[in-house]
Amino acid sequence: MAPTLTGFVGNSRVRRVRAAAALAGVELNYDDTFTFKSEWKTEEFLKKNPFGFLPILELEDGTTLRETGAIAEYVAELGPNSTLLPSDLTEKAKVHAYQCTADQEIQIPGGIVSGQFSGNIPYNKGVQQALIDKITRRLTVLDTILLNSTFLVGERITLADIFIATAFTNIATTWFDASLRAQIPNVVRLVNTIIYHPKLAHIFTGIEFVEKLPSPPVPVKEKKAEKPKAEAAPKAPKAPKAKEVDEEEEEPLVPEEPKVKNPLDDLPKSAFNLEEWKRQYSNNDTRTGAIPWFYEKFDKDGFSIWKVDFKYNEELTMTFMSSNQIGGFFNRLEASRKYLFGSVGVLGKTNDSIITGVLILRGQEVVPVVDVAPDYESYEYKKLDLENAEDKSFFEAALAWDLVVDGKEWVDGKNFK
Ligand SMILES: N[C@@H](CCC(=O)N[C@@H](CS)C(=O)NCC(=O)O)C(=O)O
Repeated sequence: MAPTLTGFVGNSRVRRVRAAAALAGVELNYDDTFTFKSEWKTEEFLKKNPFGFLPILELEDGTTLRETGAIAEYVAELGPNSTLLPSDLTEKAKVHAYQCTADQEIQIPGGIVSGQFSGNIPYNKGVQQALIDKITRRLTVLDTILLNSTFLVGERITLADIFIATAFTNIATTWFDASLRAQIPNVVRLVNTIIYHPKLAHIFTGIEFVEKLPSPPVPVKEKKAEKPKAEAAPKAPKAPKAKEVDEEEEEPLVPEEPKVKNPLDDLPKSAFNLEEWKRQYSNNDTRTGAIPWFYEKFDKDGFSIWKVDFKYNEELTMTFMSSNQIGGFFNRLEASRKYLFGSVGVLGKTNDSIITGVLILRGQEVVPVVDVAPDYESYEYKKLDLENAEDKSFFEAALAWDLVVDGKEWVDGKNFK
């Protein structure tokens, strides 16, 4: 009898084992009767896997294997002609290294990020951003490796590719959004090769990548305070504990934003019309039309101008990817559209570039405007003084997209309008 794999439907760890079996030509029975809400940790199950987690693989002789890394290797070795796990020891070690990278650097930290967004893990903005940055950096390394090679090890699909692809689907279906994905086209290409592979597509059906990073969860207290008293339901008998847990889990991944008034709306009225500026900038030549309009109308008490610099320029590679990164940052600033205009560019060339530019924003403080973007701390902000000739010329050149810094010329840019 074929070995039996037991695991949740739609679970990426299950998918990695099923994908290995499909490519190795190994038949597996697949028991998908448990869901995350099932009570599978029965005495009987714990005898098979005292750690209590799924998936497990049960062999004909009654042995139970756990840990999908080990299970996938076992399955790959079972296949008569499988090339998923090279026989050469060095190559095999390289594959194993990527399996570890997939788990340690993507799947596990990525799960913490998802858990924070869904509210299952306490939300901490700093921790979350550090994890997002770290995962993105690791994926950028993979992307560079994949620039000149189709697969991660050798010339055929190995467990390395399957593990990276399944870990990636886990984050891309929950929070690793379109703008982040645009920074790593070679990884996305590898993932697509796996998930649309004719022998694997049935395992990956129904996968949908998210377009936008979810909003952070609303603190429970705030959510409760929001409920108007009049709408409170009559007191119901207390539900059993397990039910309460279920309801908590059913909370949407992207909770509603609290309808809190933005303190920026309480600033004294300003005669400078940011929307009109955005129109002037879009419809006129920057140096001869928009900038003269700006100097005539600008209200330096109601608004301020900031130089913005990416903190990790040494990690930038291809300039088009850096440009996508600016686009991603601007997407995440969406909630501040009323208060902000930006002109930010990539200057330099591949592997020697910087991201810099200017922001025009409501008020005299930058943080209340930019902290809607979870990655705002990846940038440095310095207030510009238009009375100062150097600041003024930087400001104008960033608006006109002809800025040059230390010999690095503006190659691509984005506007936040
Ligand atoms: N390293 C293990 C992780 C297994 C794991 O964390 N399984 C999760 C589902 S993805 C689980 O069963 N969680 C419930 C629990 O641990 O109680 C593997 O790759 O098999």
